[in-house]
Amino acid sequence: MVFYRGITTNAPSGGVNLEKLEFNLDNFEVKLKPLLTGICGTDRGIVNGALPFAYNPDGYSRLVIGHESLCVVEDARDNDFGIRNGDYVVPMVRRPGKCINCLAGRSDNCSDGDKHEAGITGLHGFMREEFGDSAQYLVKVPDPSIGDVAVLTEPLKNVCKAFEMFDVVSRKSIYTDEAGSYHKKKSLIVGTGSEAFLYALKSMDYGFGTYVTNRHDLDETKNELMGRTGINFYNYNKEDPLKGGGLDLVIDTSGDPGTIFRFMRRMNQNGILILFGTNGKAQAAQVDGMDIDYIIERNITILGSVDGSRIHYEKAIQDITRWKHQYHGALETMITEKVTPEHTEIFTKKPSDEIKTVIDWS
Ligand code: DN4
Ligand code: BGC
Ligand code: ZN
Ligand code: ZN
Repeated sequence: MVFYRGITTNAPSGGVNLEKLEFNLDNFEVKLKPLLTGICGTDRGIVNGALPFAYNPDGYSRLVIGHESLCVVEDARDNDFGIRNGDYVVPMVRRPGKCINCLAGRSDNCSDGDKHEAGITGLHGFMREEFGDSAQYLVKVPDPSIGDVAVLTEPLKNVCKAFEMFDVVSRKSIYTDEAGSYHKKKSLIVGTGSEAFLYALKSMDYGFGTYVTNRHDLDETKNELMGRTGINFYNYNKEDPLKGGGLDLVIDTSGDPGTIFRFMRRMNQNGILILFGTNGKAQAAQVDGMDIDYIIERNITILGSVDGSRIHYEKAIQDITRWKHQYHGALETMITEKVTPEHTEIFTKKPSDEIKTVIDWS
């Protein structure tokens, strides 16, 4: 048995603590040391008791949180997956159950819900000084010189999965413009957190005219990042550069039903609305017959997308590597703050200029 520190909550009621924990590392294939762990909306949702689907591992009265990480392999022991001492790896969040999708390597599309998520549902997460894992759930970062931004792999894999869903659904009609491109198409991402920025960068890759919106103005760091990457931002309480309509793709990261329907009503024929943000405490919103009519008459597709699989982690690492060069240092500015593990108030007080706060365990 070994003792080391980890950041815990009591899911689903919430709370947050840094405490000494006792673990047995003998039963694991690979021993990992987290270097950086990212904080996301899900972690804050769990800590604030707003995510009812979170729960502690069997037999435990608390859950080690954290599912975004960049780790170094301390002891690879014997494994058949090519993981070696000193490798930089990103551990996968979701661990498969026994359904057909899980068995096919697509636990992100689990068909019976009988899977676990590290740091979220029934499995300890990565916000601890050391932990053991199975080599099959580790995704290697082939070029560790990409540096700290590799910690964005996990949040970006969700975006890669959602765009895979977009690719599937957009085939229902001819979705591109006459030139076969997306250049005359407009996407809107609701929210300005880290997932929203990653969605916006992906939307730029596709060639959409890309807009990001929120109900307030942005601080300097976020504005600068928008400027450097060519993403358009607007405060929807102040202005409407889209003149009320014209949206082909809307991606919501706010989880706020009223805001989602506000923008759904501005979508074009064959539009695609991706729901991604979750907020169990969001206010209810009214949907009327005209809304339903709007969706039907325009063939609008509404889809929910969660998580991602190994292919999406690998795609995310490729995207990060390319964006790092393409945007000349802009990606690095997404990591707005590094804090030590003692700084647990970061889970309850989100800095107003935050894009991605990371905990430095090194
Ligand atoms: P985040 O940083 O909390 O982002 C949420 C964003 O939504 C913030 O910028 C909020 O603004 C903004 N927002 C909230 N309410 C409104 C509103 N009424 N109008 C416009 N914007 C609003 O979280 P994140 O970027 O880490 O994650 C985004 C969401 O996706 C969270 O709900 C996560 O739980 C969820 N998520 C889902 C998956 C998945 O399905 C994966 C990761 C995250 P403000 O705070 O700046 O005011 O796999
Ligand atoms: C994680 C996903 C997970 C989801 C659960 C997200 O923050 O990135 O992997 O499936 O939370 O809602
Ligand atoms: Zn997350
Ligand atoms: Zn399953």
